[in-house]
Amino acid sequence: MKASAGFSPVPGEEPGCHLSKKAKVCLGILLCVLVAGTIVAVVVGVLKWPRTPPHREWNGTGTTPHFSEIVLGRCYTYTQVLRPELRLYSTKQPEKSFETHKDCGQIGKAFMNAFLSKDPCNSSEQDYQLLLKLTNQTTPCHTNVFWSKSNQLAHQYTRVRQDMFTLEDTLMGYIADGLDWCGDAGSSEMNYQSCPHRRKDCINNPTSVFWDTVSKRFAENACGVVQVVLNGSISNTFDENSTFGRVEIHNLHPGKVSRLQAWVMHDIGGVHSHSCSSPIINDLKFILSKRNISFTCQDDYRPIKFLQCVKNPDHSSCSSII
Ligand code: N1C
Repeated sequence: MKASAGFSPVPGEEPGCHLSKKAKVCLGILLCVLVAGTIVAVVVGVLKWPRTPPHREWNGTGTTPHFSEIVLGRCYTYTQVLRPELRLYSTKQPEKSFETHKDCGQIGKAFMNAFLSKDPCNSSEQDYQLLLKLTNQTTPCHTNVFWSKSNQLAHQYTRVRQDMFTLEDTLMGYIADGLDWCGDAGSSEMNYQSCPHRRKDCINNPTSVFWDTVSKRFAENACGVVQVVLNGSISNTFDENSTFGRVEIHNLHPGKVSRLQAWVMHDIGGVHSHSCSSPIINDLKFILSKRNISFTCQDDYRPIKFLQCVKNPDHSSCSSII
């Protein structure tokens, strides 16, 4: 057989590539350096990788999934679709306040900045000041509707009476209604796992402080005759510890609010725990009299009773009201 040029196998050895001893040592060193380098790079990488510490665990529901998208979406829905006639107050360019879409970006950011990277048990009114400023909204006098333990019914009422406003019928209340949110001091992320529970963890959590802050502002801005829908079918028809009893009635301005009109509503077929003549309602009247605000009360206000009857048309108490 004819050997190819420059290649002459040593008898008894397999044909292949032969390296000198020196080259083998060099290759070995090179390999060692490469392996060591890779190990060092991996270790440094693991140590330096920005790790988010695990969030603290609380007893309340975690941040609502897609919180920031919901906030932005609701803001645009409110300002562009639901109430385009209510111009939002823009501090920088009042003449351009019709450009509400710009405000939604700022409102979304201000909302997140109010609680992200902060201790969720140390939330304060101050945290929400920019958000409040950006969502400033005036409602006409005689249109404010407060409620306590009557969430659904009060909103059914203002849904039909489009000229009336609960807090959830204003931009800020509309955006936040039914959502949960909180962050953590050691992280810039939202805590989707859990948030502090008002009773079990701490009072000064982001949502409780938020509702107290916006409820206070809603009451401060109220004027004329204001209304409150109360639930007469529960034991605490008026509760001094509720947002209404603890925050709102104490922040109505006597010079602006002439009267509080209470509607004590009873569930169709439900118990009549309290009515306008109950001592518990007198407690409310007394607090208001000390604040120079007059008070009137009516049981089962017909326009709201109609709404209850739409859902219970066959109930005996509904046959007599029409
Ligand atoms: O504690 P409440 O009622 O008396 O609060 C109701 C009262 C209303 O007049 C509103 O203006 O306070 C305002 N308000 C809200 O608008 C609101 N939307 C959602 C207060 N709380 C609000 N929430 C949530 O419901 C919030 O989580 C809070 O703790 C409850 C209060 O409801 P409630 O006890 O029936």
